[in-house]
Amino acid sequence: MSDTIFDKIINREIPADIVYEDDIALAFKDINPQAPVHLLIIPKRQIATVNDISKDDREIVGHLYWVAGEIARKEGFAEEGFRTVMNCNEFGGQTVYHIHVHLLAGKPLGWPPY
Ligand code: IU
Repeated sequence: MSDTIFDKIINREIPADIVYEDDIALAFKDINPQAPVHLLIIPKRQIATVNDISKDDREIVGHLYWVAGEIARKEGFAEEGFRTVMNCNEFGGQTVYHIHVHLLAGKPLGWPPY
């Protein structure tokens, strides 16, 4: 599996505005924000797409969503609400092949997303 730009962010080879880090996950500001708050929560272990999540990865993926809630609670937007999105492959609009949860908040978000 080839490295992506997110591995470079994890390894501090390129800068990012990191807002959360632990042994399993990293969260940073999206460079092209689609809402007042737009963070990406990624696992340190490289998993290319949702299709590649194995049984052994379930705890990691659950952890990403726990991090999303933790950030929302700490930043004070948990109650007003937010959106988490994980895009998969071409039709899902995925451009970086290292899974990531988009955490979008700070305004009412439209639905459906097309
Ligand atoms: P996607 O779901 O794979 O399309 O999301 C990739 C996101 O990564 C997208 O929102 C980009 O703006 C964001 N991003 C980034 O934050 N920093 C980067 O160096 C690159 C992409 I390349």
